[in-house]
Amino acid sequence: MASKSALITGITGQDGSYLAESLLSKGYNVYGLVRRLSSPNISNIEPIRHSVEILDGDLIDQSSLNQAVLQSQPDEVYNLAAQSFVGTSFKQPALTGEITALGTLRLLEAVRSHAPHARFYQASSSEMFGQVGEEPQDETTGFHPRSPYGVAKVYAYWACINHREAYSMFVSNGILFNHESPRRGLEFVTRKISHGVAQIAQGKADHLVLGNLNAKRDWGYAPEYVDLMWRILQHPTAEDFVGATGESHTVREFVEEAFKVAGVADWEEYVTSDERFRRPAEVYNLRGNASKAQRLLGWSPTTRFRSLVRIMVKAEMEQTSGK
Ligand code: NAP
Ligand code: G4F
Repeated sequence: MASKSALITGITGQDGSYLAESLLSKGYNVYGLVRRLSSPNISNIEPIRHSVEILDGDLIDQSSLNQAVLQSQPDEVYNLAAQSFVGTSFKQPALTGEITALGTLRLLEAVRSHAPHARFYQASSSEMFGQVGEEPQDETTGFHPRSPYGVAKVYAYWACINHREAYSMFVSNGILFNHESPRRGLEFVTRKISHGVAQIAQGKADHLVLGNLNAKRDWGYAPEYVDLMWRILQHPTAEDFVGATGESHTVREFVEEAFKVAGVADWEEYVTSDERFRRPAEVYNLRGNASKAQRLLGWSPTTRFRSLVRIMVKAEMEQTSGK
């Protein structure tokens, strides 16, 4: 049987790079959409860059998406590209809407025109739940987004469902809770902490400035979540699934555990909280219920909070010490 082809948008990001590795190991032909930057950002895909086909394109540009779909003739499309940082979405709300909301619609339209039988995965987010009215959150929980990013993801989520209903396309949303790894961007809180702690432990920094230490998140390990994306597209019917660990912890707990792993006592002496890193509207508490994914897809994450912190801090310590 011929190999399947997959088109991944956002292949240079945390999830895109892990997903590309996973699909290559399953024998897929992998195509990755990459936008032009003055200085290319390919460190995450450096080890596999000769095994994947890079296609130039941008979610803002319809013709480049049409071309990418035509060229790759995908069996599966994973739409992972986004302006994905909530903090930036408050400063650049229209750009976030262009990329994260309308970009998804453009890609859906490119697939509808040029590969209508492809299966489409949308990277939906627990940020859509926002100001939550119930805990834990699952596929039936209502949305109350609290940032331009969350609003854009809600638009994209409904655009996907509309394409499924209006055109009988195979389009599925993965509503994933936070998932992290050593490949996380430095601006996200877990990586900011693991990086900052490693710097402090090695005498290269003497403080770490954060925002709201009381916010709670359901943090999992990214490689396990890209496996869920693939499983969602192998399911016989197009449906939406939550991906989460079911456990939530505060930013403060993440900090405490990270200092412990790095062997630095008295974390309060190094960490301060500053308005600069607080958001105009905060999502205080997210905790997911992934029992549908467990029941129908056999997916359950195994990396728990303390192991995740350990993985991230250890990786950072090795990198910081130049090993
Ligand atoms: P990430 O590391 O920030 O990666 C985002 C990717 O999108 C990068 O490859 C980036 O390319 C690309 N991109 C940004 N703007 C683009 C544009 N205009 N055209 C084409 N590509 C563009 O994000 P991630 O953590 O891997 O997350 C993957 C997806 O899942 C995102 O849609 C995110 O919103 C969503 N999500 C993430 C989580 C999580 O906890 N990680 C949870 C739920 C949902 P450059 O390298 O050029 O910047
Ligand atoms: O790490 P964060 O920036 O992630 P956030 O906002 O939860 O968004 C991430 O997860 C979403 C899934 O729910 C994705 F859709 C989204 O693309 C992204 O991957 O912030 C986590 C929490 C927030 O409550 C924030 O206010 O940490 C709090 N925080 C406290 N101090 C901080 C800081 N966040 C950042 N980035 N930097 C701080 O100094």
